[in-house]
Amino acid sequence: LATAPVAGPPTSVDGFVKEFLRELNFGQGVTLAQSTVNDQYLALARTVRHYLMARWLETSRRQFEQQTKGVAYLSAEYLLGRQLGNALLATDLTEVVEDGLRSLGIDLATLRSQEVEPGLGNGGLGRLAACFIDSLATMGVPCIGYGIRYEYGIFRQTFVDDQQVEQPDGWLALGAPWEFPHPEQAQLIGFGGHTETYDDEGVTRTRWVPAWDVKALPYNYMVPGYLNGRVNTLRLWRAVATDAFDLKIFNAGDFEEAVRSQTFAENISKVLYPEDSTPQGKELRLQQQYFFVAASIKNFVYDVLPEGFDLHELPERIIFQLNDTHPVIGVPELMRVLVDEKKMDWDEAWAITKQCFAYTCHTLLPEALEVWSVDLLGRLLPRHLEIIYRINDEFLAEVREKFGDDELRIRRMSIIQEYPARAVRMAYLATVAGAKVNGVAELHSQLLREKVLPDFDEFYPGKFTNVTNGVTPRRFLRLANPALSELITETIGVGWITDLERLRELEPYAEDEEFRARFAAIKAHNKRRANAVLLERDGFTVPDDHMVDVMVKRLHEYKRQLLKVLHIVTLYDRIVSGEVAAADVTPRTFIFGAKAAAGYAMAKRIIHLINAVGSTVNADPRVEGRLKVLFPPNYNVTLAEKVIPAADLSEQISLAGKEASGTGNMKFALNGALTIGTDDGANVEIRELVGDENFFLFGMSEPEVQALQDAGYRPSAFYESDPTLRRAIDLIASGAFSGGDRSTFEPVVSNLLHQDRFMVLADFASYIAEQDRVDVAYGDQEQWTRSAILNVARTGFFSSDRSMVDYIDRIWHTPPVR
Ligand code: 26Q
Repeated sequence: LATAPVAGPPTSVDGFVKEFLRELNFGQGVTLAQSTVNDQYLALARTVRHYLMARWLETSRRQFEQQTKGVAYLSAEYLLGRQLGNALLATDLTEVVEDGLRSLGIDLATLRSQEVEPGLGNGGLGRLAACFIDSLATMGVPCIGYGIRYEYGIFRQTFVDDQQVEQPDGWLALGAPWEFPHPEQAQLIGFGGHTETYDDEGVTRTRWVPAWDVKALPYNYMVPGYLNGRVNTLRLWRAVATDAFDLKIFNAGDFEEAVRSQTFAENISKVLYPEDSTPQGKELRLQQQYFFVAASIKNFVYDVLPEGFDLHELPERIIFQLNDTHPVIGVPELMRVLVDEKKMDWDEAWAITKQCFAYTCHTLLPEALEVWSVDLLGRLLPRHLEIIYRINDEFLAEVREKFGDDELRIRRMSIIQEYPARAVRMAYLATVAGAKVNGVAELHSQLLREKVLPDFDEFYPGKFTNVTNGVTPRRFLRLANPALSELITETIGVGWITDLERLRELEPYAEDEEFRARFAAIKAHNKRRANAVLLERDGFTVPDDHMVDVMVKRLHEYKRQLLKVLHIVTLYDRIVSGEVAAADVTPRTFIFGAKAAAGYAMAKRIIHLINAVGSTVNADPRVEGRLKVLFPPNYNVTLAEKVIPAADLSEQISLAGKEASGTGNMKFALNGALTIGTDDGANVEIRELVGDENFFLFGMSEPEVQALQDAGYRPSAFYESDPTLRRAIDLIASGAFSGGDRSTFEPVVSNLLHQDRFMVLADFASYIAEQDRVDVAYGDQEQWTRSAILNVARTGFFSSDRSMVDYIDRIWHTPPVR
């Protein structure tokens, strides 16, 4: 009885209504008549929780009893998206709830819109973590996700005079019905101070004496598997001041200082850093990293493992997966726990630690590789720096043993970089400590081995592997695209939702005229649905007869939103110069979504330019409404779920060799958009699967990029020799999009002409030619729809369930899933 959880409420409509009203009355403290939409949303969320609770308790209990190996996913970001729809889907309660609420005069869709999504991530890496924990729950793999409960997630983007303005994302303000705080499981996390040695019965040991500490409070979130009765846990940590922290000061009579120091401690989990490519080396960021990783390791070692567990068996029980280098300080932390706290021999501890971590790299850009100055690290985490030094010494000794005294190689491979400042290379530490290192798409993994870490690849044969990213079909197909899901299920059954390769069975239907008509009607329906959302949200309209051409992703120069702008400007120029009659232009609506890191000036200028081009093009009567540029602010998971299913064309146009994988590319293809893309990241694998004839390829390949770089790239040469390109750039430079002011976009133009790090100009001609082919192809709607269907049928590979199978087989070696 003690371990048997109370069953959830009855799953009848009546049972649901009773439970919902109870929550409204007793949980929210209002009657139905008094209740606001927010009251109703919160009561509904809590009611749905009740249905999941028994399964959650049961899943936790079994994982504890079974003593099998599980995964601890360590990620500084989880970009979860709204929870309600997914929880209803996972429990099969959508209809019951819809009917029950209707009987009370409440519309479920209205309550769903009330939810503020937890935006606890920047983009791809954070969303990937959310997809992975969804898949692991659905596959029944034991997993705890560990991360940070930021009080403010990714900023809310607004536009003022066409320019980005950031607003705080107070996602907790209206209530947080999905979380369960567990103050009794709080952990103390130390910082600063010094280390000292002491004699422990004849053995000299080291201990760390921190100068200050903060309390880490865990907040648990349910991660429901799809219709399988399992609920895994996501545990996010919040920083609060320790009682000692402020009491000491308070007792000393300094009330103000006591409050100030409390704020100081609580800053640690206050806000998500909105940078996602050029880490600034900020102290608070390192505090965040150590804070959540130390809390997670403590939680696992002291609370999750049974009492008396022999830590020599740790590698049989857990694998800590490092989502990029952000949690890699966990490596010296585990060493510290084993050696200093558990008094284990160093060599033994290192042998264990090496088996307990694996590292996923998500980038190729050198400036995105994290380094922490020895100065800062030594000040904040003195014991960890000592441990890193020893790991490095022993590692370099091994390198010497294998390769001899090759000083250049030693300097290249050292975990400690000497120039421009002494700093710890976190990717190297992760590679040395990780049992496996993986990239996130075939091309990326290959470039990682050959270009970023070649010495390590040579030193550690077999350590490097690939796991191509994936996306969860539950959220990004079943939930986001109900109409297409319905058609698929009607055609091939429901199995595809957990076995996405079964979409293959749709292939023959590409030749079925009636199926094509239904497929095309669904795309049209999704466009109208997106139109309704954009109209209500931003006052935008998407004309029914337009091709919907979408580029949604973080704003980065390497992703080349500028190339897209140059295409739009070229089309506009063709019309206004009279080269082409507006009536002969394929009508297109371009939809952008992109946030720029707050401190990334060039990215912000590009946002300004997109908005300015949009304002001009949209307002010009000569265009006759045949081109439309929409840039809804604050692109997030919620908007993605509406926009992606409406897309005809997916823009994946990064410079070859720069986008590690991309995951938006997969979501679009699965929803029947055709891709125009470079040979980069997972685009390569998408094209291989869907076939050349169903993919618009353009631009240089990675070796061609390298060759041009080596030969000396001169962007101005392309400007001078290509009149189309020249006209587009000149038009921007002329002030045509800035009220005649030539200075507004001068920095963008001069950067393109004289630097152009990501070779926009070199790929321009190829891009325009391919876009013209897109227009022609779109003219044959039957053929286009055939291609779109084949895109859906052939991209089942990109399910994050498959990614999880690959991680299990190649990296984790957790027990096989049925
Ligand atoms: C690091 C230190 C300090 C501040 C911020 C950061 C930081 C935060 C986030 C650095 C990088 C990120 C996020 C990176 C990211 O999203 N990368 C993307 O990961 C996807 C999933 O693997 C890939 O599909 C994308 O290609 C890759 O760009």
